[in-house]
Amino acid sequence: MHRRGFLAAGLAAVLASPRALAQMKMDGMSNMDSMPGMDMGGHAGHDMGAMGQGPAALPEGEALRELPLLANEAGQTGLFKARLTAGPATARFVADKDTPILAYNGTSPGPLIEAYEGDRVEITFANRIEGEPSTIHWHGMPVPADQDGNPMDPVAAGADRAYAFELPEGSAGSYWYHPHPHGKTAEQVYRGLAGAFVVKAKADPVPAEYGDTVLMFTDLRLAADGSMPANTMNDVMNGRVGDHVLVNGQKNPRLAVAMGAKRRLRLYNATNARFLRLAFANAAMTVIGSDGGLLEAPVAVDEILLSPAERVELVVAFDKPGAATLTTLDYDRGWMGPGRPADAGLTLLTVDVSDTPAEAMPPLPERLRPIAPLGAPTVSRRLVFTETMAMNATGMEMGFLINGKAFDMQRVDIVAKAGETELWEIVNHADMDHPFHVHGTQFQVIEHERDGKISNPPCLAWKDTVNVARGETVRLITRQERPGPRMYHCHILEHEQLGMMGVVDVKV
Ligand SMILES: [Cu+2]
Repeated sequence: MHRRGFLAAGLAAVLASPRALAQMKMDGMSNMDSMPGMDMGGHAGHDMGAMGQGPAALPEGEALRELPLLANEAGQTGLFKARLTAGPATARFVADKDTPILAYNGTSPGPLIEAYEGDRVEITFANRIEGEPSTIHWHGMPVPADQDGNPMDPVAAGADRAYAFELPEGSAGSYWYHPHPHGKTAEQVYRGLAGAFVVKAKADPVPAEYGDTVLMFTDLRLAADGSMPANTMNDVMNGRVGDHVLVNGQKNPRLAVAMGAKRRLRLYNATNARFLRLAFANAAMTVIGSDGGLLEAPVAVDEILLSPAERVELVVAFDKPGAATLTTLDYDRGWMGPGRPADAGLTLLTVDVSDTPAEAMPPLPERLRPIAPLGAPTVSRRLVFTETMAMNATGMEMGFLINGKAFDMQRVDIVAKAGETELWEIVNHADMDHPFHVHGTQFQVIEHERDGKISNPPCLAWKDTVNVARGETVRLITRQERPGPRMYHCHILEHEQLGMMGVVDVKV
């Protein structure tokens, strides 16, 4: 039987048999019993059938909120010192309904951290999430392994811990922070724990007149009572996709600019599992940066695919008066079972471009910064993604695997040497796209191979997350400079939680 048929048949068996469902051996499934009617859906279409109503309507068109800045408590230059408290909070997405969420310092997305290359960062993390361990993972940042919020270093509920690291010269880029505790990452993130961490360059080639705005995309699903429903089976298999894509916590907010203005926008996909293929109507997009900072030179594009956890830095030119909208296009990333979300045609942001011309803006430089190729690898490794779903004597077993194995915290999967350049070949033999992320470093993608055809990225770029489409092989060059254990995993957080993760132990 073809694999897709096999998976669909397996799913049908689960749907037909609550007993098999109850026996599924999965992490994080303990809340299945309390789910009304064993709702398999979770996306709008299914909720409508199961609950007699569609997703809540959210207000649109409010002025775009800038993310609140995390205040630097250090009274000296070169040091960023602050406190981040994760804990329960309340948000109001729809009128008259309070939504219990998790938040950093009371806000979701969390406060924006802005620091400079060369700074030392000291952040005390206070875990006030009731009954759950947590960590802060500094996604994409070159921090020591023992400061990187690995699942092996949990911060117990009620406890505090200090994270400290230096931001090396040349590390300017669009990073983020989120929890990474064992078995709880997906839930803590969709409940609201994620924030942006922008490392600024001391000398930035992008004109200051363009501004610098973070747009953090998150995904929200609300039940009729305003609460966030727990993950369903569908969510666990495909990754949780909500009913609303929010920008800085708002649905389709508005931004006003003058005609002819150019704006620097940092787009973050902080959703658990939603792929965002984006286009700007009535505005011209130029990519200037990737996950790990500026490209060598700007690249004009018509659209962008931002898979979960990826970031892109854009300069957008608003040369036509009227509305310029940032909208989603259809993208098939592979979906198991019913409820594939209707992803196309969502308006995420509306920019009102005035008739009055902006003051003349300086042009974007033709060269942004040099990026040295990582060079010839001395070691090569191959990681193969598979999905398994099978009936056995005790029920259904499902796995998202790397090289046939599910994550085991006690196991080291790869031993690497600090400073050594490696070729990693990521092979996706699964039926879904899986965005691949490695902690602790930035890598360079050299090629994508699909159906025997090889394509190369348009330019060198620093990345920490790359989508590996189904049937595709991605080759990347990577080097870990600092010793210690590092995670690599699929950034569909439900897949990471179901086993699609491994440990590379970097030795001196
Ligand atoms: Cu995945």
